[in-house]
Amino acid sequence: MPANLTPQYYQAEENFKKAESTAEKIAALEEMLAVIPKHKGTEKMQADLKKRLSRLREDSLKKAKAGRIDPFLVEKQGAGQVVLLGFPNTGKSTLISAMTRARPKIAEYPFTTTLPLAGMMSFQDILIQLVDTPPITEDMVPEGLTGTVRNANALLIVVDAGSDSCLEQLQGSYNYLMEKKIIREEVTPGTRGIPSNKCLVLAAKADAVDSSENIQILKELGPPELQIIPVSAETGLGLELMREKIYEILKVIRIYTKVPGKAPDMKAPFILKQGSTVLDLATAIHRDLPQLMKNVRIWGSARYDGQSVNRDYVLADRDVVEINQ
Ligand SMILES: Nc1nc2c(ncn2[C@@H]2O[C@H](COP(=O)(O)OP(=O)(O)OP(=O)(O)O)[C@@H](O)[C@H]2O)c(=O)[nH]1
Ligand SMILES: [Mg+2]
Repeated sequence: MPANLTPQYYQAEENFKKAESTAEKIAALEEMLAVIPKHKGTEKMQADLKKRLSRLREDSLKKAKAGRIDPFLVEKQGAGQVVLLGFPNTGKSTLISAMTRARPKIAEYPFTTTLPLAGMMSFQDILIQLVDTPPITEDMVPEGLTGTVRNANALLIVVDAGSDSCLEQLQGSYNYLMEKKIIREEVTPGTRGIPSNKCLVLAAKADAVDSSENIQILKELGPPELQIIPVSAETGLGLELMREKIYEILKVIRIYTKVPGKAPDMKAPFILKQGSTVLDLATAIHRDLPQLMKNVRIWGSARYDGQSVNRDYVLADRDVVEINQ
């Protein structure tokens, strides 16, 4: 039976051939498996892909256990992982230093950062992970970095608003993300990628002379789907707005749970994808809970406090949920 492979499959296969790191190879294989047409004619190929995938996963686990941890594989922590990416000397490390407790090396010369470094940024009652990365240029991307970027939940392209070449910096980073199919217009189920509404442009050093004109140029000539936020680690300009926007692009909701008759636990919310239902929450709390839960009551988005809802009720950010078993 013919396999009838699709262009998406060939593209994913191409990505696999080009992959440099194990993380990238795993990502490409996952995508091949996700987009391969599922019918009798591809059964053998599917089995083969699964075998290769599990071998690679085992390999990477073994390497990690042997202490050879890939520094480009940044373990996710907190409510989401947001990777900062950009040309040299644009101010990425300075922003990480201003927003988290991480202390990356900062210098006035380019190519200061050589490996990813994560820090936690607090936003209201949650922590969001920010990852500093070594710079890219039009003709150079550090080996392994694409895996780090592809794995993120959201992206921040950092450009130097004080530099005359900030539009080229934005175009260069954007082209890289599009070429590698990291940013996609639309991410359909089964395909990997970050939709453009989970990506922001940080126009850093917005305190610099000429930055206003440069930011105007970015707004007029940059990719129209990307929001541009002027920020300055030096003066603090835009940092609060940036914090809010970072939470916004993660597209998650915070859900607090309560035990019947008691006050809700407002300290450690469950973090779920926007659009999640009561059933998704129950599954996140415990594997067996969906079978056990009976009455569910909501405070927040419901019409009235304590309203009973069913399991496909779509939750909203900051809802309080009481699940009775
Ligand atoms: N005026 C001004 N200068 C800044 C600001 N942020 C960073 N800088 C300066 O810009 C230079 C580069 O900053 P870094 O944070 O090291 O830049 P980077 O993007 O991490 O650089 P690489 O690691 O080489 O990619 C340093 O001299 C910083 O002091 C800012 O908000 N305003
Ligand atoms: Mg740096």
